[in-house]
Amino acid sequence: GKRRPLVMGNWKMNGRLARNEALLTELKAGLASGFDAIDVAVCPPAPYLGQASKLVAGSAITYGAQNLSTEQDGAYTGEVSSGMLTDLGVKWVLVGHSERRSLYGETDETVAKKTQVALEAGLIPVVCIGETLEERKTGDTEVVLARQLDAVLPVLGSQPASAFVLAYEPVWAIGTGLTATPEQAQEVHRFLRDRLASSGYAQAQEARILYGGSVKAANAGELFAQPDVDGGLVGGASLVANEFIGIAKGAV
Ligand code: G2H
Repeated sequence: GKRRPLVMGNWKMNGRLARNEALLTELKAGLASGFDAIDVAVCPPAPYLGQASKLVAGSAITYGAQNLSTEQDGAYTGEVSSGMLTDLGVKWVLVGHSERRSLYGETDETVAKKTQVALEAGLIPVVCIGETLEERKTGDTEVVLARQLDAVLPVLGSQPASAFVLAYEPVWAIGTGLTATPEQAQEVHRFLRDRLASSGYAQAQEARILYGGSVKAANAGELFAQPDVDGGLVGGASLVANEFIGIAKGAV
C-alpha cells in the first residue's frame, strides 16, 4: 500500500531507568535490520524522554510523548508544554487516549485544542478515538466515532496527511485481552477513512489510521493485513521486547 505502517508503543505509566535501558537496547538490536519499510516509535513517560533520546540515537526508532499541555510555558504546575517536547527531540504525541478521556476528564474540545497545539509545534499528534462497550452494545459505535473525529477535523483538515495520525482504540479492547477482530477493526477504519473523505479532506487515502487494543505478536499480522489498518498503538505488549519486535514484524 501507499501508506507507510507505523507501530507505536505506549508504555503508559510504566518504566524505570534500568528497565527502559534494557528494553530500548533490545529493541534497537532486534529492529536494526529488516524494518526499513515501517516506522517504529516508543512513547515512554515524560520523565524518561531524555533517556529515550540518548538510547535510540543512531537507530530508526523514534519517540513520542503520551500527553501535552494545552498551554504554553508558564504558571501551569505539573504540565508539560509542546516546546519542552520538541526541545527533547520528540516526534509524536498521543492526544486523547481513552485513559486521558475517562480518568482525567479530557473532552473532545480538549483533544482538539491539544491537537492544534501539537501541530503548531511541529509534533505529530496521534489522535485516539474509540467507543466503549456500552456504546457498541447500543449500536452507537459510529455515532461516537463520528463525534470524536468531527471534533478534530477543523484542526486536521488543513494539514497534510503526514502531519497527523489517527488511532482507533475500542475502549472495550484496551488492556482487557479482548481484541477487535480484524473484520471489526477494518469496518471501523474504513468508516473513519470514508468520513475523512466525505468531510472534504483531500488526503484521506494517505492518512494513517492505527489500531490499538490488546495488540500482540500473535494477532498483529492479521490486523495489519486489513486494507485500512496502517499499524498499531501497543500498550502492554510494548513493554516486552520480543513481543514488540514480533508486532513490528507483523507490519513488515
Ligand atoms: C490501548 C493500548 C495502547 P493495550 O490503550 O494504547 O493498550 O495494548 O495494553 O490494550
